[in-house]
Amino acid sequence: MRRNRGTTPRTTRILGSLLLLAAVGVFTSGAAPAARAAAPIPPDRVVPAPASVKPGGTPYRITRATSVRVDGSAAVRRIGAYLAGILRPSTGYPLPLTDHGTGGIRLHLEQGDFGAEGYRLHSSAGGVTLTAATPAGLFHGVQTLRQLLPAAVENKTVQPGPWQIAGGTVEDRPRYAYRGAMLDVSRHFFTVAEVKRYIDQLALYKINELHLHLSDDQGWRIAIDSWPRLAAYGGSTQVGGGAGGSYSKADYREIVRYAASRYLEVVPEIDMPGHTNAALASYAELNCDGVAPPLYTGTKVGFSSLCVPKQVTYDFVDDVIRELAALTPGRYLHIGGDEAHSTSHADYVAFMDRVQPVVARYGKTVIGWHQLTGAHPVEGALAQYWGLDDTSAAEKAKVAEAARHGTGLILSPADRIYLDMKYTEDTELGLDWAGVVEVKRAYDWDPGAYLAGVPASAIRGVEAPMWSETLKTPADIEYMAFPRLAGAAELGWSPAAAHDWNTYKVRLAAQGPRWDALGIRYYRSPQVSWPKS
Ligand code: TNX
Repeated sequence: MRRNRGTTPRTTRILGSLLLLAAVGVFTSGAAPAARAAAPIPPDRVVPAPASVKPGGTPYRITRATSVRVDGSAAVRRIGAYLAGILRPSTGYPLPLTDHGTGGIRLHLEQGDFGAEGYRLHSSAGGVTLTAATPAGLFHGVQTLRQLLPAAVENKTVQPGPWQIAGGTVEDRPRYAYRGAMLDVSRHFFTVAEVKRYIDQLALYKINELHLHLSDDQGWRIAIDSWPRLAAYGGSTQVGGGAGGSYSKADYREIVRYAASRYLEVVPEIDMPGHTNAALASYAELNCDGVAPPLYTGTKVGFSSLCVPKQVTYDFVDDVIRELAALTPGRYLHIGGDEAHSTSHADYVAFMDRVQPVVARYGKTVIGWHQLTGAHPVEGALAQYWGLDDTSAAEKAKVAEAARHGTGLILSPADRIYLDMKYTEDTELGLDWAGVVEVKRAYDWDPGAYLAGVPASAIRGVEAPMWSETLKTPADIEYMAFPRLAGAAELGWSPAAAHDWNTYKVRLAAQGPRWDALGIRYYRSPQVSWPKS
């Protein structure tokens, strides 16, 4: 499909074939397993599928003499250090960073036609060069480079190698600018270290937006100085009645910093006017009847609402948005707006009319769940669609109409990429209200054609939400995310022409040993022929 054998000189091809035959042991005897491992991974094995791959030429082999060449910029040096930090433990090589010399692995910024996140990776006997116009592009190129090395490269102890990178050129850039994953830290709280672990996993697949669902009925997870009981009391429990928790401002800044080091932007969400029991329990005056309800540790939705007619509600919203916006360097602030079943439609519209301008006043762009399209989305707002294939035509039409009037869409169809849906009825974790979602179903849809009547330019990207009613540990998150997260990432990154389940499932299978090496728990779906581990 994207192979272009025509550009490979015949002699190189013959030489390549001889090398391949040698590698599989035709010309050698003994030491067969090590020799077999020497066949480099074809450059079209990557997830998400790159925009263009031209295999050919001699592989580059990382050795004890390899250095990581970085030009003068501090950002490039940091990416070089990140790459060396991955390669050193498993190769056992020193891989020094240097800004001179030739060969080795070169990371290089250059003004060129790469876009904001694209890159070119060229590999030949003399070295590997990654070129991009931005550090983000180089960082994504590094993720591709990792996948071109044997899975054992991800181990934390020295492995045998050899460490070859197939010859050829990958030219790559994303289909969509917004490629997100959401983590619900409200239903169950996840520590800063746990969020960082997920960030590292998201970065592997070139996800660039981390949406944090910071408040819900069961817990308020971010310190707000002007309303201290939100975190101190509203954050003191979680689903099932455990201790919960919340992020101090320093914690949150650390998440933002770490995400930025992996080229992810943090999108904080305060869900309003529903999903607010933790806030209502913390401050009696936020309730229309002035009575604070108890904290909630169950899993029902749709029973809570801020008091839309009261002025104090907007004082509260202003303070929360102001403090959160000040903590957040990213462009977006998500105001929720889903499942406001205890708010009348008129109140919902009135609330959104007052709250959206507050987000703009503090310099952020509004994102809301797609129910926002039933109110008056402000200019520039994005709506996150979480309906199903069989959501009513009327509801879809409302979303499409908003999109035609300029509202951008992020696609998170629940029966496709809600990562908390069970894979099958037997999956121990997860929910099934949107159906069960096996790996093929999660992958097999096209964001560009998903909603009728939506102009292509309105689709800003895709996001895979992870709701945590049933998920308590990083291993729980990983089991639900992998392998489906990789598919969501491919839908966001790869060109529509690369979309093909039959080739995808082969590339996906090759990720299994990487996840094993990284200690990532995953669901070994029977739809994929995983290599023996
Ligand atoms: C729906 S979709 C919700 C969440 C739940 C989730 C569970 C949406 C915007 N709201 O409140 O946690 O389903 O799958």
